[in-house]
Amino acid sequence: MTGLIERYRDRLPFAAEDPVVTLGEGSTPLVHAPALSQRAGAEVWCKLEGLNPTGSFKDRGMTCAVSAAVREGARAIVCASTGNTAASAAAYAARAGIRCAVIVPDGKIATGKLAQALMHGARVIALRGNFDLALALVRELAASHPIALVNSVNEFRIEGQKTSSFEIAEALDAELDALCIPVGNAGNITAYWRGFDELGQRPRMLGFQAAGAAPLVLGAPVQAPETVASAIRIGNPARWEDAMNAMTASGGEIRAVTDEQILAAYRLLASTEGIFCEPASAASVAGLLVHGAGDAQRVACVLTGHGLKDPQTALGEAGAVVSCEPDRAAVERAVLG
Ligand code: AN7
Repeated sequence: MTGLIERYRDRLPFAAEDPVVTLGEGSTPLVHAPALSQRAGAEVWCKLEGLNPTGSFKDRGMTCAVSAAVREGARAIVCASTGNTAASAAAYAARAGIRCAVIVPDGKIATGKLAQALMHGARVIALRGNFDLALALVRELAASHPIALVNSVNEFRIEGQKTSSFEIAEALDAELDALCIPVGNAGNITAYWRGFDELGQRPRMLGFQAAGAAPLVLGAPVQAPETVASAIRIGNPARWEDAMNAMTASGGEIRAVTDEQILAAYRLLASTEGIFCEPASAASVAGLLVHGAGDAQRVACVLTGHGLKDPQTALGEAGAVVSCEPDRAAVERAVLG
């Protein structure tokens, strides 16, 4: 499988001779979701971004951001992260043979993401503060040191992530009416809108934030964001203006969903569609089920990260295991319940 720079080079800011740092990202499945379709009263597809190499959509942006950094001669990259950006940056830096430092909110990132960043050899810094503070600090750091900042304030991140819109358009035989997407720092909704806009398509951008971290819904930054969806525990999105523009230009909306609604969608996806995403990703489906998609007939939900990223939340939400004595009768009782 070729990576997305090679696939879409004519629509990305890379020339034929530029270095490419790739792990074969992109080309993720767009899966029809019959149970969701029935509940939503529309045809619903899920874009499985958790099937990217490090398990989240961040890889689309990271192949571009790290390739550009290498082209510019960078020897190190840095990011603030709620977890997935850190995991992706660490992997692509390892691949490129450059150094990587990630600043994460102490104790607030999912276990799988922490394991990834550490395994790939990044310097992981646990900040006694939230994501917004971490981002402000790395922006200052990158401004005064020769280190490339790979958060979604980096334009190459948006360029890479817009390719998911191209894939959705290629996979469907008619245009999409609405796209449901979780919103944290608001880079991804910005990227999807850019991708559709470049194709001349205008699906409504329906962005969903966790109720405890919903600055774009409230119209003001949230000082102490809280949500079970740790990936979108963000109170002051860097791409605020771009997200609002995507919403208004597409005739869309940005709404809030509660943690309870997010977890209900998380369990529903796993138990009825066979799709295991992380809690933040389920905000897109929660939003569709709670707020609807107006008169949209064809809807795509972006499932941004894999469920295996956050085993702790999964185990807390799932049923218990059945303990069993090692004999035939006991196994029979255990299996037949
Ligand atoms: C699974 O990793 O911000 O609105 O630092 O990991 O583009 O920020 C992650 C964000 C949705 C929100 N779903 O995307 C980070 C980080 C998942 C995520 C989002 C994130 P943006």
